[in-house]
Amino acid sequence: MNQILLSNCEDAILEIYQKIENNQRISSEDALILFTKADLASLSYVSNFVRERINGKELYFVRNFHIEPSNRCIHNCRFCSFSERVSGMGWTYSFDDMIDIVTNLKEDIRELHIVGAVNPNYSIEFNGRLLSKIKEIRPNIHIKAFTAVELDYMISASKMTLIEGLEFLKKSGLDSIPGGGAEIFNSEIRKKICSSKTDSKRWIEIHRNAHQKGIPSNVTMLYGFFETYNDRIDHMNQIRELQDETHGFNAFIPLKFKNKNNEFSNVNEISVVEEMKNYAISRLFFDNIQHLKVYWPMTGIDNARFSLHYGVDDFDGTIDDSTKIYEMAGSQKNPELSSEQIRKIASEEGFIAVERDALYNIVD
Ligand code: V47
Repeated sequence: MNQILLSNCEDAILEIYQKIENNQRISSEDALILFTKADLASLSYVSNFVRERINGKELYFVRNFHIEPSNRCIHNCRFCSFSERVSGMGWTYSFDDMIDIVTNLKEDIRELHIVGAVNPNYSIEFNGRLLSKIKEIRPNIHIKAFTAVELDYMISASKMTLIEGLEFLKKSGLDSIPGGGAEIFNSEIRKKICSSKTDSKRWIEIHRNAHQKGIPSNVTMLYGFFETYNDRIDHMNQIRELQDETHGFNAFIPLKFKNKNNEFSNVNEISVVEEMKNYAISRLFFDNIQHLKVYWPMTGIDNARFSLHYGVDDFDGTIDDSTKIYEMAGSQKNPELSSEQIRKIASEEGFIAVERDALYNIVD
């Protein structure tokens, strides 16, 4: 690493950067020092150094599409702007509604992301039939579906064990699991923001079992409201430990709390500086998760571009205006980017966009 660029850093920070250069794992204590003391310029430089060591100059993206089957939910997460309870606008797609969407999907879509509310109308049998039918219509599409919270509900409501439920869904066509529902693992905060839903122990158990059954997944962290840096680090540490065990996570996705139209609208959103710091430290902390994703429909395109200089190598996908979760929380309306637009963004920022499939195999 370039010592001149780091010459303003204090010794404790330089020692951590030295560890990183030598490919040594940083500790939770190191992460806390970075969160509290490191400057943004050095974090950008070092996280980009690590990003290039792991992923070169590549910026990954996939042609994807979301289906959000319903926003009628048994849970009452206080940060949620999506639920009918707060938006006043509810929907529940039927089996045929969803099959119509799939039938009309553009030919080039490679990944279908299905997540929504925990709605008792959708049993595991319903979802199994849905997955099978989708595969019948589009055998080559990758289905990334159901957060651990949705899986927890549908499997617990059936007579199946967790393993039987996961095996059943995999056989029906489930290829991977998205990273939602992790929120922040600290149980006191969970009580405050989403008291009724799957706790962190169960969330981890579901992802562990999925990985063991050959179903990879992603993992998110909802941050930027009441949590401390130690809460974020504890969350990341639990993920890092699970990844050491299973190697099943493809990407880490930090999700900054958005405050529009939810019960926490009085809580200020964190600054873009804090957001970039969080991307950089995530990149430095996760020596065992290959990809760091920016979810641009949530951050907005400008901040997503910015994050490319803080360790991010994955731009999610083209989306095709198919998600409402973040629009309803105050983010960009009608999110959609063409692959040409993503290529242009990458090249303007000094990276090379590469189209991937859902499992990060390069397809162009
Ligand atoms: O679990 C909800 C978050 C998640 C708000 O796996 C909010 O590739 C901030 O998990 N402010 C769902 N965040 C979305 C998700 C996801 C998105 C993109 C890609 C992938 C992937 C997964 O959204 C929820 C929750 O943590 N969320 N409301 C809000 N107001």
